[in-house]
Amino acid sequence: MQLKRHVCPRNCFSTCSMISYVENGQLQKVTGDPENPYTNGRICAKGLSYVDHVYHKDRLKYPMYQKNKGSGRFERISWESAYDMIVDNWLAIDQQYGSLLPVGLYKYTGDLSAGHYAPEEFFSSMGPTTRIVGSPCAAAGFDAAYYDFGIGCSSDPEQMEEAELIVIWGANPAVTSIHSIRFLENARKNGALVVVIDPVLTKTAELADFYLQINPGTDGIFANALTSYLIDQDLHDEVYLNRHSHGFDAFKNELKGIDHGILLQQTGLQEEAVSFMKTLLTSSSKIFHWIGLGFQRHTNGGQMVRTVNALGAVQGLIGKPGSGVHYAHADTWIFENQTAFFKEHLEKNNRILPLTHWIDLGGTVLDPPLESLWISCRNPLIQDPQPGQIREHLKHIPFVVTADLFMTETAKWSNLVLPVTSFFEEEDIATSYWHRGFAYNEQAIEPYHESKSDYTIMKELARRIDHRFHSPSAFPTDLTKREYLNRQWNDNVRRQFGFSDVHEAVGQIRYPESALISWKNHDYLTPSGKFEFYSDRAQNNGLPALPIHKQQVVRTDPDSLQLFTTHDSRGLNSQFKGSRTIPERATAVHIHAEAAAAREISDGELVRVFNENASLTMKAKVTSLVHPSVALIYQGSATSTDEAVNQLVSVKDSDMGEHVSGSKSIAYYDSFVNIKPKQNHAPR
Ligand SMILES: Nc1nc2c(c(=O)[nH]1)N[C@H]1C(S)=C(S)[C@@H](COP(=O)(O)OP(=O)(O)OC[C@H]3O[C@@H](n4cnc5c(=O)[nH]c(N)nc54)[C@H](O)[C@@H]3O)O[C@H]1N2
Ligand SMILES: Nc1nc2c(c(=O)[nH]1)N[C@H]1C(S)=C(S)[C@@H](COP(=O)(O)OP(=O)(O)OC[C@H]3O[C@@H](n4cnc5c(=O)[nH]c(N)nc54)[C@H](O)[C@@H]3O)O[C@H]1N2
Ligand code: SF4
Ligand SMILES: [Mo]
Repeated sequence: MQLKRHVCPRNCFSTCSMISYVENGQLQKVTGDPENPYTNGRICAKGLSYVDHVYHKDRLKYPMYQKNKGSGRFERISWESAYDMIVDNWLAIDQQYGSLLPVGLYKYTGDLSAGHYAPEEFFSSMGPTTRIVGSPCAAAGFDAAYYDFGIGCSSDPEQMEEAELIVIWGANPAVTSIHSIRFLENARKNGALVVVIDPVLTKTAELADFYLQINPGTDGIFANALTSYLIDQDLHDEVYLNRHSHGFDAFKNELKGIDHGILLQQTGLQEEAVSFMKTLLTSSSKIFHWIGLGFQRHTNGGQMVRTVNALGAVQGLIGKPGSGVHYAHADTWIFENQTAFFKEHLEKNNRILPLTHWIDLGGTVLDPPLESLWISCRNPLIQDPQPGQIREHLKHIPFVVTADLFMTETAKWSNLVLPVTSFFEEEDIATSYWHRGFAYNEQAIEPYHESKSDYTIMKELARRIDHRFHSPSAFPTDLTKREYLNRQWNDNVRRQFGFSDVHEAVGQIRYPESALISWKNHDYLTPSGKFEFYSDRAQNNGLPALPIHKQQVVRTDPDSLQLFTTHDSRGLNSQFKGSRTIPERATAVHIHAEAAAAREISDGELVRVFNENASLTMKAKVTSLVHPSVALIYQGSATSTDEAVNQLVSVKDSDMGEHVSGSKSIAYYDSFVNIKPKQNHAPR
């Protein structure tokens, strides 16, 4: 039995280290790697199901072509024919338009390892193209960090163990960041209290000491009220504020006159809960605030993050052990091609198509229109809002290529489908947005049937198009994957991970010896060099300069419920469907008993969930865990676009996201639905 080292490259906080067991070229078993001090030999159920995932009966084996998208009449073709089709398509476009501007790239985070930024680099190497940009995931919160601190940077999760109080705002680590739970538990053993603030009583809330069920999208009002109280009580940290902050007086003035009645009415919190939270904040000196990614999926999501950042700053928590405000960090995305990814929208020759514009308008309204689209590491016909509308847009684009491991809904609406390798079939490197570990992923088995890595596809295409376009491709055509990875090394990588080149890193895991405290040196990257309560950058981008939140999102129909489509344990976005080892994820709508009673709905009954966008039928799960104004349907579980919960999700911008991603984020959790029993009840 041969053992190889891997790292799970999914868009997941954990980025787990793994060991594969291979016999006769076949993957036999995958386990956690005990040598990684963060993941500590443990992986989630999805990780344990990888053998099934790799040899899944639905895995793509060959390039497939269909003339008419959606016809399902795919024919197997050779890679050579696939490349010919692509190159002919692009050459014709280049000849007609004088550039590849009508060719688009639509990519996201199906695999986050460094080698998987090759498509971005490849597209950037061919002169101007069109980029569908914008993060459906985290950009609003990252922009909030940019305005306040200068960049997103969180302490290592181990810092939680030193805290006296941990406040979790809209994160569900028991499901989405499983290795963090160990630190939470250790903190509690050390005497810390854990508070979860969430409209849903999640698995994480079950583990906590206190749970506050807040009205959705109102945390900023709560954070401002707490901040105002601390200032009124003279409990703010004068030394920190004088030395390291900018615009505190203006913030303090704006906080004056927060109406306590409005606070209670808007947030839905009880008087006792508010005063209890005040007591907790005033009686602890080491407070670790953790803001989740789900927290910012609102039209005011970025601003809400700024209010919690401000709460932490007023207490002088920033830069202290076991303290601070933590969201995620971007400082491990430092390989050369990743830098290009973050900056791609800044390349002035590219045509930037913000996600919401694309979903609303499609590609044919552009001048020149989108003639060709490359989709990779992304499954928009399940994951993006209004996937049915996107399907229409795909129909109108003459040539759509999707690279994936499976025949996803998106692949079904493509002309050409290219099979890609899993991470067991190619070497790579993955880092995390939550911990600072580095892990090398070794190749354990040969590519499944005719699949190729995204890098190999780009390289082989580059060879074929070399010097045939108006802007010849500069993408390297003759490097092995390892050499390609080595090209991504720079001084930041050396400094951060300590490997001078790829050869030193092969097969290695590296985890920092001591847990980093973010902003320990108070070297903020804002224009003032301080924590900015008052942000000119925000103001220049048409946003409030100060982190003040007064108004909740107003629902137009008082009978509607706010649709939450959060992340669940059985999948990773749209991945891991149909795995034998992971229980089926039947779509259900979770509603509070009060909301169910008002609509005469009983547990297990079939209901219609509908709004101006769509109507879906599913089972109702009546529970006391969700907020009475919320309808919760886990995202990612549908097997078809027509049944995807995103059919119900409206295309709404968050307030922030443009700085890091070139487009505002998506306010996924600010859609509203009505629910009715499927069958009309007999009159009572
Ligand atoms: N309603 C609602 N929608 C949401 C969210 C929500 O909370 N609610 N969450 C949003 C968030 S946070 C995110 S991050 C997005 C995620 O959205 P996506 O990035 O689209 O999601 P995934 O399903 O993780 O991956 C997309 C595809 O990548 C493929 N893939 C995996 N590995 C590779 C590879 O090596 N190469 C290639 N070419 N393909 C590969 C997978 O098979 C999968 O089909 O969804 C967003 N959508
Ligand atoms: N098992 C598993 N793990 C995953 C993923 C997965 O799909 N499955 N997805 C990965 C990805 S791409 C991401 S982005 C992360 C997401 O990680 P998380 O942010 O932890 O997860 P979410 O489910 O997006 O949202 C977290 C919580 O925010 C709450 N919330 C929503 N709105 C508000 C609000 O206004 N106020 C407050 N206080 N709370 C609110 C929701 O009820 C939810 O419980 O997880 C990653 N890890
Ligand atoms: S999906 Fe996340 S928790 Fe599961 S093995 Fe991969 S990185 Fe680890
Ligand atoms: Mo995400």
